Amino acid sequence: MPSSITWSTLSEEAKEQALARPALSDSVQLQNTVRGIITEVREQGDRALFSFNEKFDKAKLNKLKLAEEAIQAAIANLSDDVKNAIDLAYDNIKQFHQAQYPQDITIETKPGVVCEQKHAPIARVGLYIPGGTAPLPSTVLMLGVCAQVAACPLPVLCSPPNELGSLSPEIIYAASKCGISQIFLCGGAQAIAAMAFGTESIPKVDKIFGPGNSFVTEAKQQVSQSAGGAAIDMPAGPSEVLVLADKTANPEFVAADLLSQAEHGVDSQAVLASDDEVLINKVMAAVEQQLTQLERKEIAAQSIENSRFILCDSMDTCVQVVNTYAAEHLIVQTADAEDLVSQLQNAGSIFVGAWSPESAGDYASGTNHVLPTYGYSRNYSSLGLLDFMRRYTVQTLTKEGIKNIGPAIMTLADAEGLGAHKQAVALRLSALEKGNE
Ligand code: HSO
Ligand code: ZN
Repeated sequence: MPSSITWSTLSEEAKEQALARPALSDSVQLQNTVRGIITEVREQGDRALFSFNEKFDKAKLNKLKLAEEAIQAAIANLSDDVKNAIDLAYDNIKQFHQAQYPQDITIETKPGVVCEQKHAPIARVGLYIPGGTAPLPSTVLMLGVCAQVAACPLPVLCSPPNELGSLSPEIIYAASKCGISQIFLCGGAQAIAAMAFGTESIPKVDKIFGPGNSFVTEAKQQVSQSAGGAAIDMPAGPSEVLVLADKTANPEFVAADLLSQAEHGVDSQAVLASDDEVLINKVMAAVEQQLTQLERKEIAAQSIENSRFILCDSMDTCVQVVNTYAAEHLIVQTADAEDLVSQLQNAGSIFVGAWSPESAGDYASGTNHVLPTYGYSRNYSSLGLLDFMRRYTVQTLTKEGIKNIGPAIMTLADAEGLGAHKQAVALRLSALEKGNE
């Protein structure tokens, strides 16, 4: 357990250090390995995917697409408890994302000049669901509900096969709730390459969503920069939480919130900022104690080693720390939590008050758990319905409209030295003058 940090004693450099994220692995070796995998998938298609499945996931398959019978069997074997929990989460996530449906706009900026903004679903979306130490059906819901509400036709889902050559029944059930039938057993950088460029079995998509390990993250970067590749949701980094707490906070709750982040992975970040030393000490003791009870204590313990417990001289300083760190998840457990929210900028998702654990948003309250991490909450948004749609404009000018704004357009075209632009308007205005329109 690291010792607590007294903010006021730190130099500017030490403050920066205290809020720094762990370095991301951007090694040339990783980049080259991923480049090699993408090239193999582009050149050999399904054949490369079968061999990567054998090599990385120890799965010898003869079909990449999950068969309808396998889907039905998995759903039939799932307990009612789990189904009901997924149903509840699905309903809440759907409600919240349906409410995000954007309004089209029609404005007549000048008489005869009508400008519209319209929205349409992205035609082909690809959802990546990682395997690894904890397969995440909740992530299927977060991505799948968006695709469903946006009405993206035929979303594609890729996830690495487990040791049985299938996916967890929870993942399959969540996908079927979201109306996803194109499920492929394929993971890692190779799945990203397959969705970006297409193979015999896996359709090419326009945009890829979802979290993953450093290979997946690097592959998403590379295909998004490649001509003919695919767009991606947002840049990724390890998951993180910052808890802002005062002396009124329940230390057991705070400790559990820090640990629920820590158990995600050894590189997860958990930070506590408080103006009360007694609270910090109590939280540290509770973390030590709760840690021993966790199934994933090895992972959580490693991540807690890199956690930060920051003691500030006032709540105002705490707020500065919070805004500088720009956390993916920000939990506020203070007496005036609801009032404080207006001062909190730069967080992916904010959890207000003692009864709002991060787990609520991770699973079932309705908000999306795909969030900008690694300080990107300063300039990226939490995932939502609009990420699955594109926005475009339409304009219609009447004769009156071109007469109204034509002269200004010609002057501007002149100022930019673009004669053909000017001409396109001049010809029309003179046609109107001559009455030969
Ligand atoms: N906290 C993760 C999401 C998650 N937690 C899935 C549990 N399952 C990133 O927001
Ligand atoms: Zn989580």
